[in-house]
Amino acid sequence: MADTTTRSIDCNKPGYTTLDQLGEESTRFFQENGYLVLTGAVSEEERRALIDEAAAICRGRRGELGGAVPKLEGADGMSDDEVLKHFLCIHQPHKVSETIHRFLSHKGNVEVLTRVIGPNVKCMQSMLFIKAAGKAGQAWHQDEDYIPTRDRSLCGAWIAIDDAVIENGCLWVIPGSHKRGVLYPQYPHNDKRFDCALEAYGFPYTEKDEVPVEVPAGSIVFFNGYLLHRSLPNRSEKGYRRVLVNHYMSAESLLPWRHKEGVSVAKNDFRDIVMVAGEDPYAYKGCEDVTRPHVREAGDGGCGDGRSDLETFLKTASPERIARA
Ligand SMILES: O=C(O)CCC(=O)C(=O)O
Repeated sequence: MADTTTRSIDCNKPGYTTLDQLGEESTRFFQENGYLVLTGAVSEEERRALIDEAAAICRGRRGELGGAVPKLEGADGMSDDEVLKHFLCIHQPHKVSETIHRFLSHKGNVEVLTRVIGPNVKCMQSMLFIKAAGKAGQAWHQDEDYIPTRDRSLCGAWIAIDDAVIENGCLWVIPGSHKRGVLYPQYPHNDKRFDCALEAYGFPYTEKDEVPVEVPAGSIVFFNGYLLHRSLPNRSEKGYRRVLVNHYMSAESLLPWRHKEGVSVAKNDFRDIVMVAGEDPYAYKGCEDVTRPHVREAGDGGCGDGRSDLETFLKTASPERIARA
């Protein structure tokens, strides 16, 4: 099945399961460790559909891709490889792609999410990582730092389109780091291994505590929104580490994700959501269609001014700056 990897991946370890084996033990593993791997969740046909769709999206054939990254000119005259190698990640592809939209409620996603979140589940974000050879990883972070829920229910579902292994930049997690329910501070790192998103620091774990989550293509990795995780660069000579990762939460929680003029934090409820299981207790509010697909900055050309190593940041930044990061 692999397009980019030939070595075998050990799926015979705790936290790896299949749809057939999914049970109480899987839920317990997720609760204790903050992640769970469902192998064999996506068929070869579905995976091929995702590969084709990723190319169409990157070519701009599903609609314009916004964001600060300049538009890729001349894509029509290029091969898929030439187009794809420009991209690290596209946010909100489900807004323009029916194929991606369908994957939000893929059986594998729904079966696990209704166990680890609850019967009523909504999705607010999709991200299509291409992560071509040479592209950066993402530094330590917790997803609830970006998408706050009121009941700590945020969960990522990371569908591996290619085998994801250490060499091409798989996920790394710190098992159990979600349990304290603490959001750690972040700072603007200048580590070239990672893209320009902030990096978490000040947590009571070291690199000895992290584990790579290597998975075969077609697996889905579920991870809690408070779990510390990162990924390293794609160090392969060619190919990609393509992933469709969607974020979900309980439909009971309001979603104070984006500030809305004139709405207090307590009432704020972002309604650009897709229900994937159960009932929406806030259906009476209706839904919005406000987010657009956009290309994430890959940090290829550096991340701009004001970046430093952690020690320098802590010595030089004002207390307000430190509190804000
Ligand atoms: O896929 C990756 O490299 C990082 C994904 C991630 O950090 C996330 O979805 O929160």
